Amino acid sequence: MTVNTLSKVAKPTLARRLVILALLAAFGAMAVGFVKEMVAPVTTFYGVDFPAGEVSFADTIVSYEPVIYLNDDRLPNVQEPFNNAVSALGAPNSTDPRHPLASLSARHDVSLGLGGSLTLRFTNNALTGSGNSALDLWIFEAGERTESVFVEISKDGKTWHAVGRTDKKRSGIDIDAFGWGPEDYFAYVRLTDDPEEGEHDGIWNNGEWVGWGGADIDAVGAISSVSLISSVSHASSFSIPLSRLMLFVMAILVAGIGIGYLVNTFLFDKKSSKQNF
Ligand SMILES: [Ca+2]
Ligand SMILES: [Ca+2]
Ligand SMILES: [Ca+2]
Repeated sequence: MTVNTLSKVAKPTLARRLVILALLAAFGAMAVGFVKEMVAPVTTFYGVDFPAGEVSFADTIVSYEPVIYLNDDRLPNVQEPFNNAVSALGAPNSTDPRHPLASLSARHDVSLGLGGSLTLRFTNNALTGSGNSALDLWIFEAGERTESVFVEISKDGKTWHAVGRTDKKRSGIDIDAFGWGPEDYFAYVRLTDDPEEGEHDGIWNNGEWVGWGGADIDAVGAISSVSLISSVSHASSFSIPLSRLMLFVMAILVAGIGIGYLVNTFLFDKKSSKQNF
């Protein structure tokens, strides 16, 4: 092989290296794009904005004490699927005012019956005050109209503080109005159906008995929320599981480096070694 031929070979090799670099850069850009998408959490649920995203909602059930009675036909005012307290956990996913009579399989809310109560706990976040009159807590009541509940909050699950009552005009609570603020952190919310207000019987709908008496709770969310996942509070974009995010970034990096290495080995090294010997 002459010197002339060698110099001809060197040029396309450099070009290939540039192509490989470009490929790696493209992978990097894709990774950044994916990561940005993952970091930006969904923050608006049924028209209500929760700056911290999905972490804002109640995580576990402490107690569910519905008050159930039978009507003259011995049909209960609360029954399947409205007697499952798990339906009140996480982000709202039941009916909204636009679709009040969705099929039972589309309903994911729990009924309290006549004056019954539901106590929920935040475990990966805490409810706090906003420091102003902005609403801090939102009760998602499902069904054809909002039925009232009395709302109490607690830091330790033992000492309770009343923070008002929701109604058809107001599903949000401003806890600052009751003397609390950004330095207070609450892990518990207790909701008690107002026995004086709302529909406490079940109904017949499409030939089916629907036991959804009393307030029907779809979700309970802290608008003013402190994340306990990381040390960053209020509207933290890091409230998504960090380990999952890091694994994803690592996977993209490893894939990019691996592809770059393979391309380099099989396209560049093979040819250059052939031509060098
Ligand atoms: Ca939560
Ligand atoms: Ca407030
Ligand atoms: Ca629900």
